[in-house]
Amino acid sequence: LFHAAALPLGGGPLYLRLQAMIRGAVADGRLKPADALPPEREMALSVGVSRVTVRKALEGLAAEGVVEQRHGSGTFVSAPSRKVQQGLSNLTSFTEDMATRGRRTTSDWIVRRIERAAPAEAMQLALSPGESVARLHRLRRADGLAMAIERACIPVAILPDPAAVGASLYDAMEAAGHRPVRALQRLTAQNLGPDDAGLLGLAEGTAALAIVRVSFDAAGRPVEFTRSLYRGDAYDFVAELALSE
Ligand code: 16G
Repeated sequence: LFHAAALPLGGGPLYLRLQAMIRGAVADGRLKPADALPPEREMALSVGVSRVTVRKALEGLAAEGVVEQRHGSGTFVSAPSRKVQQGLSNLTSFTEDMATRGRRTTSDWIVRRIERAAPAEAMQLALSPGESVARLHRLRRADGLAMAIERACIPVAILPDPAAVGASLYDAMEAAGHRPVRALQRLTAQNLGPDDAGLLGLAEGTAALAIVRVSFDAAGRPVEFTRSLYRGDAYDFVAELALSE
């Protein structure tokens, strides 16, 4: 694997070509997670580049997370990331998001009852003072691992019986004829308080992504106001950007 002929052809700085070679070997399985890379000096000799080049290449790969450098013991191929890559422009449910990744959703119910809407909730859902909402708080898991706490609030006119919600809230809303078709979502950073951290199995103060979603049905009616806390270490939100006109 580590010899001069393995370096991809073409121009560009040597350290970038060395990085491409190592990335390629990780991608096609010639290098596997936890495999040790040869010591710097050995790699420099066998590939025919300087040690400075090797060091620069490895530092870059470590910053990308492809390899890990452990002090005194060398450089190792990293375990593949377990982060969920999530687009920011598709209106999908947690259950759908996990299913497309081959992961199974389970949820622990924290709260499931009908209550008067709080003023902020009434405002988001365009309810009159005193109207009620179904309050659904769940710990969402993927393959058993706690990923997020979701606190949803749905007008009772849309969801009269919270006990009827099974595995998926969006399925229940669809069955009631109010599948969200449009949503506004806001994402901010938040440090977890003791209770939320405990639910997610993380230390108090750990960074999480606080996501607020207000969604609307086909008639343009607000049907969901959900405040969620997603594990910061399990999500990688990705959006495609285009130059605006
Ligand atoms: C997503 C939504 C959440 C929605 C849930 C329904 C975010 C931040 N939140 O997790 O607002 O209530 O899906 O999922 O994406 P379900 O149909 O699996 O219950």
